[in-house]
Amino acid sequence: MKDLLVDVKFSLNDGRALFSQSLPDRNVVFWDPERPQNLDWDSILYGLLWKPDIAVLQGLERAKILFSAGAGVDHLLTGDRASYLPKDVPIVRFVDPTLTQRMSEWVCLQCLSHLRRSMEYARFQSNAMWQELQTPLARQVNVGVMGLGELGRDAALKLRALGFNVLGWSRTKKALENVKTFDADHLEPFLNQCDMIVGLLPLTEQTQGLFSYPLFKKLRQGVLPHGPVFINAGRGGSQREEDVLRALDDGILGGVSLDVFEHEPLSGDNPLWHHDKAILTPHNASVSDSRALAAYIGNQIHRFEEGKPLENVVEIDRQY
Ligand code: OXD
Repeated sequence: MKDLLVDVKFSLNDGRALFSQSLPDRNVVFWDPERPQNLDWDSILYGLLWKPDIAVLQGLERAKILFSAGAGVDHLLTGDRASYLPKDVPIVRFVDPTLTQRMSEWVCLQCLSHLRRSMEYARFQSNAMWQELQTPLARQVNVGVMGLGELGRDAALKLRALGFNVLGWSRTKKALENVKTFDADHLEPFLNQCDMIVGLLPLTEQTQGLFSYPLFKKLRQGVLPHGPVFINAGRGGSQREEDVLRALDDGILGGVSLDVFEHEPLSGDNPLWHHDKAILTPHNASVSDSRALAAYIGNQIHRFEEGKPLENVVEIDRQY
């Protein structure tokens, strides 16, 4: 038997039916923490995981591949689970056009909302006020995309297509058509040119707490009438929310769009909820599509069994 064990802490909708299509010849087992004794761990070669139970990580010691059910892998590589992660078992991230497209939609929506001052217009409308605001053209605005993986590259190109002037920053320098790129050592000159920044970074030791007050102070002032904008759909651990609030309140930032938070779900009494310069979404800028996920896992397992190289394998040392 070459079983797949699924332990994902979100709904896969009709997961059983989807896997019976993508892996018809396999036994797909959905983890049930109430009945762990029913599992024959030796028959399980693959794990599909999102915030798995520790018992699952322990049981998968002899697995051939662990799949993350999302683009991120910090749920496996940081925190309590990290020390239980089976050694020497490759981890494959979920990379799929559905995930990428959704993220780019969200990023473009946020950049346009801040450019066209939609929060202010919403307030005018609720007060029946006929009032116009000045806005620059997209091409006068520098948007810096931080993180140029699959998601960041696609967002950068789509922002470019909307007319924004796009810059990119990543750990190692990447080449992208019509996008001026910077590497980790050139953070300051990058920030000094940005009117908006878009965080699409993985959570690593280097990115933990990166989006802080001193960083916001380096953004370019004067192009966006209301001040520079911080947008984050990477990981909440990369931002310091106290600093975000301080920067919003003293004008260092003119607006934020946040999809991720230091602690999720964001607590009901967090002042960000009611801040008039903040747009918040509940970590759903992009979500894994069950159908696409089942097809991807089936495809990766077939590739692997045909002796083809795995795709989107995580490099443990760099943490993504
Ligand atoms: C992901 C996420 O990593 O949804 O895919 O956060």
